Amino acid sequence: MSKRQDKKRQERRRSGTAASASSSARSSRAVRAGRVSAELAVPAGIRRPPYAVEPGSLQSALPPGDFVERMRAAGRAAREVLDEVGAAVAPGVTTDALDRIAHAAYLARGGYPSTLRYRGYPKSVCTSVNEIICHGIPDDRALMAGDIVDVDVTIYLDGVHGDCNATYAVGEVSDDDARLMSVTHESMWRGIAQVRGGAPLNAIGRAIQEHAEAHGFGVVRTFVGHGIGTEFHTPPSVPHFYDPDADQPMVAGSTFTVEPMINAGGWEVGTIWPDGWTAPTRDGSRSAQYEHTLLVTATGVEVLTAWPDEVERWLGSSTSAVS
Ligand code: EYF
Ligand code: CO
Ligand code: CO
Repeated sequence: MSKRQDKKRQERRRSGTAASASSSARSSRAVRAGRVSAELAVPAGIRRPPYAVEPGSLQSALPPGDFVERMRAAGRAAREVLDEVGAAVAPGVTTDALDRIAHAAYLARGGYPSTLRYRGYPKSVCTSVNEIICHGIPDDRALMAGDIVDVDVTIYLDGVHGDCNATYAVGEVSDDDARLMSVTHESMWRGIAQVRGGAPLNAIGRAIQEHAEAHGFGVVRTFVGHGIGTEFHTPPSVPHFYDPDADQPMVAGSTFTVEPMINAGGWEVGTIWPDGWTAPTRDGSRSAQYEHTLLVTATGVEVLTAWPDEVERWLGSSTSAVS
């Protein structure tokens, strides 16, 4: 995305276009944009990524010598923040309140909220409700029982980024939504189980797509996993569907995310909201997502944003998580 596009987005946001984002295509039950609060402050002592200081600057320093240790620490911190925000999800809570909880949790760990000012994005987390696939902006809409909400957390800590997300049920949800969430979660882990130095990258998407489509769901193609480290987004792109061209071998020591977005209906993304960020499903069906940051090893994978019991449950004891 160009700097000009970033600037246009910011102008649209400032002019309040986002607050009138309803369209005839969206039903009365559809999620609508609410009011977005002012940017939250980050104390001077917190180390910022380059784009937070100089808009448009994405370049970072070379990976630090103790890169893997730092990635482990950032992954663990990201997961702690996600768990703290997830515990606050309840009917009546606004997504803006979730953003404030996350913001305070990043700062408490000495970290910077990676999304804040990233390509002009205005908040410290993404909160994507119901038919929103990703990049929903926290606002004053209160969550309602029966909603599902994805919270996407990224922390910049000690010069590196850690990125994870999860979809939460708000109160009691329908059986269909519970199944969408559990199949999406399983699909992510089936993809992660393919990770090993030397294995083709597209084995990840093949496993995810096979599981999701066997349950009649659509796998989003537009948004993909990404390399991550001293920069928020780097190569490789990690498709969550089978892409025959993405057959390069995974490199031991590299770090990337797997973050499948699975729709209850078709895989297509609809029109991005006037805020320039919020990505809904084209058919209005609900969408779920889960994400982990991974370190590729010669024999498998270290899941930098998962707790050991999760790794044991989904991958067995041959691979490892944050300790
Ligand atoms: C249409 C952005 C948003 N990009 C990626 C910028 O990796 C992420 N989550 O796991 C991730 C989070 C954010 C993000 C938050 C803002 N952006 C760029 C291009 C298009 C777009 O939305
Ligand atoms: Co994320
Ligand atoms: Co990501």
